[in-house]
Amino acid sequence: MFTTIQNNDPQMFDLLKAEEDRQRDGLTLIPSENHTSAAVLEALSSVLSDKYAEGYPGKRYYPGNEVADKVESLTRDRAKSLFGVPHANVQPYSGSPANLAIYSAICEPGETIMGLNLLDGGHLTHGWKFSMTSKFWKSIPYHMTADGIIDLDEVRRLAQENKPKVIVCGGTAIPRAIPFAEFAKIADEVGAYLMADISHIAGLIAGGQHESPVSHCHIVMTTTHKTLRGPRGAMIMVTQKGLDKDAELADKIDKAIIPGLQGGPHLNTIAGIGVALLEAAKPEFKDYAAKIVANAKTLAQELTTHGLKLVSGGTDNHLILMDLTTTGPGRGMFVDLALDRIGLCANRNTIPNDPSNAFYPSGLRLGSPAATTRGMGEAEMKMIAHWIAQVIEHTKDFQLPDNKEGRLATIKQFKESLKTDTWYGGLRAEIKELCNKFPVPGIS
Ligand code: DSN
Repeated sequence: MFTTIQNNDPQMFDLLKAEEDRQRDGLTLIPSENHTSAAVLEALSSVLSDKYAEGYPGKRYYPGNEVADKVESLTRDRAKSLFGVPHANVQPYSGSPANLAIYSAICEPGETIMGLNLLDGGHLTHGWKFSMTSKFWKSIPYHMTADGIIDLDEVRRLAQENKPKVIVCGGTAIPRAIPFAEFAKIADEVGAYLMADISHIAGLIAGGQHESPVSHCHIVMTTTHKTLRGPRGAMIMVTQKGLDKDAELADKIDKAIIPGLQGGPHLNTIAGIGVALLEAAKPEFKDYAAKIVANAKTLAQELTTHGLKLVSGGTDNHLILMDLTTTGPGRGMFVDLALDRIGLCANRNTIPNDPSNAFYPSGLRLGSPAATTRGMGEAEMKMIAHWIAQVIEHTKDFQLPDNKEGRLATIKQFKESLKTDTWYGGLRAEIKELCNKFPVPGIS
């Protein structure tokens, strides 16, 4: 691979190879990442990347789109069939513009949106105070309980008080099943649109491991690169319930994407999404989704056995949120950097009621989708839990000072220790050896 780049741009070639090495010799435990198939990567690097196709199939603003029309229609049809919806838009560049398009399709500026607070596991575009979504619209965030469960009593109270135009359910750090039916009851009581952001769990829904939101929600948005295992992109789907509420909803969504927010669609990505959707419709994908959940549960159980604390006590899906406060507040960064040093890539994250802050959060977010794609199972999950427990124990003397000077000095000292402490080398070698037994699909 990369032979032409190797000749034409050796500097870029070296970087691409270095990233392949990083992915092959280490393990992605970030729950929102995955490894696409070689077929998806081929679609991404196809000549469709060169074509402009503003508009929609059959109604483009550029000529030469006979093939593009077929590619986009095929991908749309696959999305509709896989998720059982009457309408799908496969053009959003990613989840953030997709969510913006949805709000602009159904809300006037200044109207109210309700989503899960970012620090409790929501997304920036669910109305976080520094996101444009809370500048253009009035944002009323809801929260998790201290046990890490969505506080539906609060959702109902806030919905009744604020009469939002749309309620968003879904997020980025929710280890438990999303109660779509309960959300639908609340949204229906106040006449709000219910929008499910299933970016994290789309592959689990397609694979039958999580309830589908389709009968409960009016609009469903998903990115395509997480558990769904496609390229980076997004889709907006309108359900029959959505069309029953507003017969023009699909048209409004399409117009919000173009001309509202985007220009030419990325046809190579759309082709890649189509390839991934075909893969996700196969029986093997059901097995894959089941293994993602089984692996996450094993990993969660083993971490607990090692005496570690998990938000909500475990997981129903692909994601685990560790509460590191048992070794001190604000320790997420130390653990994430130390794990990266040994080749395990998991990310620091806030936990509900975090005693620290978003820059120095007290949690660690872990996920099983990428490891499961590589074929890892129960035995490997147990090894991973053991390594994580060792790293948490080894780094526990590094505590986050309250003052800025102290913090910077401690972080500097910690980063230095990652280079000089020979203890990490042994674990790094063990992890590389394990990873090399489980190839990454797109890396030959
Ligand atoms: N940033 C993504 C995640 O990691 O969950 C969500 O967009």
